[in-house]
Amino acid sequence: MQRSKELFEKAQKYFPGGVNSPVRAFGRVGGTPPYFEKGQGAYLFDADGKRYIDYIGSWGPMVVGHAHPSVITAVKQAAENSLSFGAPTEGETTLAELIQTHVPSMEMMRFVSSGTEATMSAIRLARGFTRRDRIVKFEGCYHGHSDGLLVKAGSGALTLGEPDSAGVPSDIAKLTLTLPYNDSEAVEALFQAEGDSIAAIIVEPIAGNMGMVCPEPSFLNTLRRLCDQSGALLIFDEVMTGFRVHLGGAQGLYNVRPDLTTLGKVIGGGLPVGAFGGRAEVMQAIAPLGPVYQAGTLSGNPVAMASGLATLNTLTEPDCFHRMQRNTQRLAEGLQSLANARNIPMATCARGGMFGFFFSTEPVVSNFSAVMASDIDRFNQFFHAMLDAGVYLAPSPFESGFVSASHTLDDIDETLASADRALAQL
Ligand code: KE4
Repeated sequence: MQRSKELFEKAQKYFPGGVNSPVRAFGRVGGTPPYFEKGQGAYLFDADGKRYIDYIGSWGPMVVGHAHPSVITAVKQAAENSLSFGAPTEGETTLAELIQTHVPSMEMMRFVSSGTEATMSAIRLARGFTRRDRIVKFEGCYHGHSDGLLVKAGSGALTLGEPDSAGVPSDIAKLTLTLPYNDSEAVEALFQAEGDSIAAIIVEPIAGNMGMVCPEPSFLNTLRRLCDQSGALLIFDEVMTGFRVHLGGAQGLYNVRPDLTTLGKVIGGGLPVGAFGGRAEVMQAIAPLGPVYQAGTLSGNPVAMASGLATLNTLTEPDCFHRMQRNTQRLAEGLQSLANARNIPMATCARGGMFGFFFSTEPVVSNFSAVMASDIDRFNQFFHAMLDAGVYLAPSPFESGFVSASHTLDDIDETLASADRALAQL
C-alpha cells in the first residue's frame, strides 16, 4: 500500500480530499484508498502490485469485467475514426435500438454524459410537460448531484425539503418533498392532499445508495397508481439498476412501467454515458421538438456508444446474465450462512448482478432508518479485513456491491473463504 499512500498524499494538493468523487476518499471507512493501475476481468491490481477481486466495478459500469476484449476492440476501432464529431452518428441509433429492445418503456430517449445529467434533464422534462414544479423523492435515494435532488426530508415528512448540501438555495429545495422509502401510506397521504401539484415522483426502483434496499411488494405499484390518478409522472432512476438487476432493469423485474427512465453506468461500459427516455408523448417536449431545453457537447459520443454497445452485446449473450446472477446469489447466500453460523446478525440481498449486506438484526432492511440502525462499526471492521485479504468491497455501508460476468465460481468461493476469516475477527 506504500505507493498508494504516496500517490494519495500528492493528490491532496490538487483535489479536495485527494479525489474526484467523494466516496473514493474512504471517508466512511478510514484508511488509504488503493490506487489501481490495471483491471482485468474480475480483478484489479493496485500501484503496489496487489491483486483484488473487484466488487465495485467502477460503481456498476464494468458489468462484463475490466478490459473485456470485445469492449476494448470496439473502443479502439471507434477511437481511430476520431473521438467526437458533435454530429449524429449511427452508433447512437444502434445503442438506442438495443436499449429499447430490453426497456420498451423508453419509446424515445436522449443520451447524455452522466447519471446526474440524465436525472436533472428528466426532472426538467417532467416539470415542463406537466407545468407543475414540485417533485417527490425518497429518503436514502441518490439521484446525482443536481440542486433539486440534493434534498432531505424536512422535519416531518410532509414539510418542505431542506438542502442536503451547502449551495442549494432553499427556494429550490422547498420544491422537493422527501418521504420514507417503502412508505406507501405516506405517499398516499401526500397525493390525497396535494397530488395535483406534483410534477413527478423520482425513485430508485431498487435503492442502491443507502446500501441495497428492495421495494416492498406494493410500493412501486402504489407509485404507479398515484401518478396515474394525479397526472404526475413516474420516473424510475435506473442509473444503477438498469441492465444490472435484470436485462429489463427493475421495471422488467417488477413489471411496473414508468413514464420516464434514467440510465447510466452499464450503458457506457465505463465511458461517460447517461440516458433519459420514456413515453414518446412526453419526450417530444424536449428540444428541438418541444419547449424543454436540454443539450450536451459530448452527448452520444461515438467512442462511448461503441463501449456501451459492446458491453450490452456481451451481457446479452446466451447465459451471460444468468451466470452472473447465479454467482451473485451464491455470494449473498454464502455471506448470510457464514454470518448465521457465527451468530453475527446480518441481512443480505441480491438481484441480478447487484448485492447488499447490512450488519443488522432486521431480517430485511426496508428503509433509511433501519439502515442507520445497522452496525456501521462492524461494517468498517469487515471492510478492512476483506480489503487486506484482497477483496475490494464498496468503502461505505451506504453503497451496493456488483458482480461482473467475468467473476467465476472460484472467485466467489475465494471471497467467501476470506469473508469467513474476516467474520471470525469481528
Ligand atoms: P453519475 O452522475 O455519478 O454518473 O450518476 C448519478 C447517479 C444517479 N442515480 C443513481 C441511482 C446513482 O446510483 C448515481 C450514482 N451512483 C454513485 C454510487 N452510489 C456513483 C459513485 C460516485 O458518486 O462516485
